[in-house]
Amino acid sequence: MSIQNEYLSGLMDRVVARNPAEPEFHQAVREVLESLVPVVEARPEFIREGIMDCLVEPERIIKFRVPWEDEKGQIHVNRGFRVQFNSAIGPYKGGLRFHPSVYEGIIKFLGFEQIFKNSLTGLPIGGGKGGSDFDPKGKTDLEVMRFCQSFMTELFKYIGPDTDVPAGDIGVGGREIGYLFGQYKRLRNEFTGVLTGKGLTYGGSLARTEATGYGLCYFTDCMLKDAGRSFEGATVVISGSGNVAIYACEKATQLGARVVAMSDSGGYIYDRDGIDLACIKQLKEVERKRISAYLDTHPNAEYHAGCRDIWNIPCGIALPCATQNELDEQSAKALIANGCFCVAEGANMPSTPEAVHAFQSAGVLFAPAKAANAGGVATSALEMSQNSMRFYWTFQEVDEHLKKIMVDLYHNASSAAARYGAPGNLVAGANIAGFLKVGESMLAYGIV
Ligand code: NDP
Ligand code: 2IT
Repeated sequence: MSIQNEYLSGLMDRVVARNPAEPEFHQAVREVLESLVPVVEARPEFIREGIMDCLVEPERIIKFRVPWEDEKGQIHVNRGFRVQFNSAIGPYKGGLRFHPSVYEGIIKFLGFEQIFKNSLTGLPIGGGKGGSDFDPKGKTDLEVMRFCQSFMTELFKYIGPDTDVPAGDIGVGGREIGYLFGQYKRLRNEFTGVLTGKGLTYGGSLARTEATGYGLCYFTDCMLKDAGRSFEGATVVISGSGNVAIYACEKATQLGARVVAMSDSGGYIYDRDGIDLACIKQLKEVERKRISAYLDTHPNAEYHAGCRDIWNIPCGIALPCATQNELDEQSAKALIANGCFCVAEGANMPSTPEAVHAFQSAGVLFAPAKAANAGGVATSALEMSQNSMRFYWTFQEVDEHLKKIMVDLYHNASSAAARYGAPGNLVAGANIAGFLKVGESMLAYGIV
């Protein structure tokens, strides 16, 4: 699809030319610029004052060497990144991803998405993202600790509780945050809320672990209710079996749905009786095993190698919670043909543009990532608040805040869509509502 505005279309061409070979970044920018056409037409000052040009250019990119020694004495050199994309409405905020596929374009796409997502939470947080091409899989705890310490020995120079507050993402969970925080504290001789997703004994927030998956279901629940539907009695397919997928499964089940399939990068399991989540938690959170091991204790379930075909399983609600572009047009068509009526994105940009188009054309309720998975970063911002106050809230208090944030976010995105001529289109609504707060702030600052 082309962008129906001459200036924004030219800007998109410049983004592609200036950021060659970064298809994920181009994809994320294109979708936002497409949505913002009616906004810049109503408010030409966003173009005239250079806001749109500034929006697509990160404020700062930090790229560094991360050398570390494995248990056999062999030296490895990985690359570390932090993209500090936009601080118009608060300190840079966003996760760190450790995965072999990480390169600058992935971190730029994630950092760009984070700007609008963080704005949508209604909380004062800017957009950033970081990570490394390090693969924590198959590494010992000692090796992961050495890597994290080396990574933080460079990163600590650029972050701080009022500057930039990283958190987890793919491959970065509680263990990694512990090693990173310990090294930051040691280097700075300071105990501050510089990272979120921390352990509960050293400043972490209750409900942060659950927040992205729970928030996804709170958002989806709102969207379903608005359309006269609900989770109650629905069959749900969830891709991934990491942090987001596990707590999406937990909350969807609590809301009355039956989750029948989950996956990892090796393949997927299909359990018609409903996924035994206690088993998945034990395999993934404790033993760090492959999902195929589910069959050792659940012989009636099926395991299929390769994750793509998970979308061929009949379901009413699909929650892609693994990674970007995991759900393409063919999978979207299979879901639609099997009666799927709702897709909500737990992962960042899991649906290709063609898949999104297929869902929207078929009238499937579609919740885009930057709205639907914002509960994680919103709860990170609540962790920052608690750290600043040197106080803590109960699980129930944090969960109530999270629920309200997701409900408000849904109404904010849905009313922005209606206001700008795209009723029911939450992709447009989330991009517009997320942009407006950031764009207004940038206008207020002048040329900076
Ligand atoms: P985890 O590392 O906990 O889990 C990731 C899951 O996705 C694993 O099951 C993993 O399988 C699978 N996966 C990862 N990469 C691929 C791939 N290339 N192909 C197939 N499967 C893959 O990460 P999270 O659950 O934290 O993150 C999942 C998604 O949610 C990401 O897109 C992330 O950006 C997004 N997200 C996360 C938030 C959070 O708070 N954690 C907040 C908002 C969004 P395997 O173990 O085999 O690699
Ligand atoms: O994609 C995301 O929003 C995250 N990985 C969470 C970021 C955060 O700062 O909690």
